[in-house]
Amino acid sequence: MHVVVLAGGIGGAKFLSGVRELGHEVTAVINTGDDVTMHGLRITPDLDSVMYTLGGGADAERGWGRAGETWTVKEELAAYGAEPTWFGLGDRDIATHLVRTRMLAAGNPLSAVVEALCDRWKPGVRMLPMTDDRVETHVITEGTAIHFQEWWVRHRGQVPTERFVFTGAAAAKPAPGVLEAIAAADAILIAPSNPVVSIAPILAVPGVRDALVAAPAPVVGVSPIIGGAPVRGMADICLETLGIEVTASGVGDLYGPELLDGWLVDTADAGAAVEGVTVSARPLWMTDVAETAAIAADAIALGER
Ligand code: GDP
Ligand code: FO1
Ligand code: CA
Repeated sequence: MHVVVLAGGIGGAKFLSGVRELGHEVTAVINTGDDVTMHGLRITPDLDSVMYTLGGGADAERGWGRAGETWTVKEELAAYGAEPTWFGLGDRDIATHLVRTRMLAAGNPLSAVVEALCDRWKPGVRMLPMTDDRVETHVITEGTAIHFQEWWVRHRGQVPTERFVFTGAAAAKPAPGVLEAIAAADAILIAPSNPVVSIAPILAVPGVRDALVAAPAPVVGVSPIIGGAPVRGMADICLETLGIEVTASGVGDLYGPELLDGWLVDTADAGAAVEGVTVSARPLWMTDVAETAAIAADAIALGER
């Protein structure tokens, strides 16, 4: 069985660690809208969260960056007053960014860089960036566009926010293998990732949404919202910006019946309805790998119903 998972960073990584347990062939299509260049280094936060988590090198508490991290370079950069000082690059993490930046500068596509980095981390799933083209999420705040990282990390979303723009998406192409994996999948899962800034950028790459709709495999989403709130992060602010209710059914409606065959919600949200979609409820707390694998198995089973 071949399972395709659309994923962002922390929620996506956790979910994938459960999917991997099921023993299927897994392809993860990962958001690159968070990607940014800082201090001359190309940084891919969601790809790295997935790679480090599945490879056993992640800081589980923080959810991003490396376990056992030290911050000497960050302190030295701050001593120079080198901006941005609000974005923390750890010493171990910087090695990854150095390898990536050099490979990209030499003309390698991002997907080839990911493959090379995964030679070390062996995530146990095939990791594909959504695109090899440069797509960056920007946030319009009071008429001015800022990079998503400045909005998320520097301002923690606490600025008047008008909308999110996926700069470069319209001209982007899906990375090699993305459309093929979707067409050949037996099951397609949307991880409980941020719907607005992790999943929407993937769907904004021309061809991806159409491929999901046309795929013979069922598409099942897992709700990141439990009991009217995100488990962590700022999906609530993101959804409110779009005028979408911060509920499991609000997110289910956002994805909608054209995309979704099934929508898995938490038992706290049992009774949530999404018109045209089969909704099922079970606990959705990804407390450990075994429980997360059970969530993923139920999501696959929901698609077969
Ligand atoms: P990011 O890119 O690092 O922000 O991570 P993702 O976009 O992949 O996932 C963020 C989402 O994961 C948040 O909206 C959380 O609500 C969701 N999330 C985190 N832990 C859990 C969990 O245990 N269960 C569920 N259902 N969602 C979770
Ligand atoms: N998140 C923070 O809250 N503060 C940081 O300084 C920070 C640095 C950072 C460096 C590399 C990386 O891959 C991720 C990093 N993140 C940081 C996390 C990340 O930027 C956000 O959580 C995501 O982009 C939202 O998914
Ligand atoms: Ca993200």
